[in-house]
Amino acid sequence: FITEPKTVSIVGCPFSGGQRRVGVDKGPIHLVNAGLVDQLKDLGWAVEFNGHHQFEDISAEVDPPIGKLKNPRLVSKVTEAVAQVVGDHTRRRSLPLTLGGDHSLAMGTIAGTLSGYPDACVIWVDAHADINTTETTDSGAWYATYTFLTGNIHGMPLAFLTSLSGSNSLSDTKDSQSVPFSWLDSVHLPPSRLAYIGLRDVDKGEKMILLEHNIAAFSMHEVDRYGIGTVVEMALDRVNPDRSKPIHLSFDVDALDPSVAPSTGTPVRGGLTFREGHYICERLYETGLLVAVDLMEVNPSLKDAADAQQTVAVGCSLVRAALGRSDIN
Ligand code: 6HN
Ligand code: MN
Ligand code: MN
Ligand code: MN
Repeated sequence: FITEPKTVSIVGCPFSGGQRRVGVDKGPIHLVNAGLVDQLKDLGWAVEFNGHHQFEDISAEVDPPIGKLKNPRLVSKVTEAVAQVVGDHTRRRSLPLTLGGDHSLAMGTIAGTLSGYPDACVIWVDAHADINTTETTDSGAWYATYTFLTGNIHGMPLAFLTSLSGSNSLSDTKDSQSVPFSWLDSVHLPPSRLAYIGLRDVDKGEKMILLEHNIAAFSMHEVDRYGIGTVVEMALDRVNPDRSKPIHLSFDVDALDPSVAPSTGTPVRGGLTFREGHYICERLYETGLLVAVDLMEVNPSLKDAADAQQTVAVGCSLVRAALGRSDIN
């Protein structure tokens, strides 16, 4: 799908409005400063990078919660802009590499990919399912009692993308002209084209959604049971049985074990090893079907400098694996 000369377009998204911890907006800057552009050139890619995106800011005073959702207007505006940019790259048959930033950005990246490749499937690598709806966002067992932990839109992008949530559920807003996320109402990712790898912290309401919509979900249990090689093929068999559809990879760095990628906002123990994470990227590259990549939730300011540096280095390494780095050729 990607035409020669192979071009990767880096979409740096210093954005943190989909969650509450400061610093995840610094992720893309650290990843680029670590030398990512030259690393990708070394792999033979033409690299487009014209600086990180400047997003319009909407201050908290004019962006109060709607229902349970925090910063809805801001997240909607930013993800709409990301969808435009990613969509432009996909339609030119360049490969957009989006660096986050928090995972709410995937509303934009996947909407953009679908505009260029309407039959694309999504491999979502994450400890979390990120498919809470406007209703289930407080369905985490212990989250429910802490309202400051609910309504974070980075836990919801897939609900909007699969049309389980839409702007209609936010229409109590005064200004009906600009209901947040109305731009996403015409976007639809069928749940049959979504597969997860690495899950281990899925909220109650999300489990019901995965079951009800028969979504392909491979947790760490399946990784242990079958091995990562088999799990990736099982995931592809579900969403891309003929190995013919374009693939969007959305990689949340918290899919990796916290010992491998410590500097992220919602770490969960028992995650993918360094090699398991890389294998997923390598195998998807090898299919020749990869058309867009996200690397999300790198937060360099949560831990000490060494942990941050380790996480940034692993992030760059995952991207190189997804763009064709090999140990033997
Ligand atoms: N992420 N399920 C929790 C929530 O708030 O909905 C955690 C979400 C984490 C999101 O890591 O991208
Ligand atoms: Mn995520
Ligand atoms: Mn996550
Ligand atoms: Mn929709």
